[in-house]
Amino acid sequence: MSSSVIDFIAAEARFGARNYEPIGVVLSRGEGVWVWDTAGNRYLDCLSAYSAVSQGHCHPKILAAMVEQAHRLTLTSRAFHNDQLALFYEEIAALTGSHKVLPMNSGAEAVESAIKSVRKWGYEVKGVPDGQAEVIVCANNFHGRTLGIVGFSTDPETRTHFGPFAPGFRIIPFGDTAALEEAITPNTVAFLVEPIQGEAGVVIPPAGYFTKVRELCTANNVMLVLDEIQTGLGRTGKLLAEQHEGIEADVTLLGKALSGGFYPVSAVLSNNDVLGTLRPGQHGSTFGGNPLACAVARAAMRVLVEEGMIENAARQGVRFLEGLKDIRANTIREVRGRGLMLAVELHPEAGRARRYCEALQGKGILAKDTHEQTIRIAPPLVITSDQVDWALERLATTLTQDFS
Ligand code: IF1
Repeated sequence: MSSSVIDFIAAEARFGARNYEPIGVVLSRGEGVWVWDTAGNRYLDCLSAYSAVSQGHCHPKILAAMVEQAHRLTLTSRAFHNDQLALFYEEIAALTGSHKVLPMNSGAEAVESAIKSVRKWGYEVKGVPDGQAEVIVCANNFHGRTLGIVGFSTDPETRTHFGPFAPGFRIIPFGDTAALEEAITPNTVAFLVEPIQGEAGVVIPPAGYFTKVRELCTANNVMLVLDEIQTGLGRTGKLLAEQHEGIEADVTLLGKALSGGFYPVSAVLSNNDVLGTLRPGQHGSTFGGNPLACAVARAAMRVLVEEGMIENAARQGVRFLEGLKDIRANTIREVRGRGLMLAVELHPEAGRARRYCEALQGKGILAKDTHEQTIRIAPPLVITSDQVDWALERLATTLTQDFS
């Protein structure tokens, strides 16, 4: 490790809130699937900033759109119109088939905005008595870090000592339609769920789950809110993960890759009158829908489609998953994934996943552990077959080592 690397890490630890424990690498440059550290070592990025840089690091077309827009106009506030917002609306609506769009910044803000909107819809359209709206969520969910959201988390680390929390949420097991049916009451306004649970360790629900969820929501006039902040925009090999079961959410949340990692851009999309209940002055954001964000998001969506990244994610996802399944290592308990949202779950006796991620770093791969036993693998969607094979070789040698 060069002395400059040590300095960066020490300075972070000295001045920064210690709410992260990063792997010991200091990155200074990125291009496509690759990132470089301050010493010039190259790594294949298998985290992609939690799926935000799906289009690859520093994509030249998104960069050009950002620079061009930054020279012209960055922020107007929503007190005035700007000449990028309407184009962003038109393009995201055309891409996703949505009717209404609410632009926000972070993923958590999109989630909070959706909860506000479905509650309002519940009172004003469904006829739920004021203050009684209920939103159903799943155990082991991850929807962000704000107070409203961590209040319905089931992860002690995420919620302990951050209370008191807001009422109005019911928690049911993920993948269990009987539990959903049982939890719905006349006051239920929405079911908020991830198509595939990310932080929980890439948990894929049983086949047919979302078809039945859709039926139950429709039958009970409950809004189905899909948090596609991580699964959306090609990550699972389809534009939206809902397409794997041929269903349509009432409300879809996008973030992360909506900007290709250049800038925080999120959006609430709705197919009905949920967003229609928001009137002037009732919700907003200084930065939401700003021209720079819109220009960046427009380019990020365009390259995703024009450069065939969604199809590539499907193709390389199969190759990566099959390759992982072929690794004969008794450290592996299970491999799972859809598209380029993949995970290797280790046997408890194999040692902590973190140790394997550190070993992978030594071999030129950056990946992230989750929940002690799982290595998450989510490279940019521009990864090639050769790069998948390159990663698989290194994963195979690492996973056959024993760090217990
Ligand atoms: C952190 C995980 C990923 C998300 C879904 C909303 C948000 C996220 C499905 C909020 C954010 C992040 C944030 C990051 C860790 C991370 C994560 F490990 F927790 F599960 F991606 F896999 N919905 N996910 O996954 O979006 O407000 O952050 O823009 O440390 O909080 P945000």
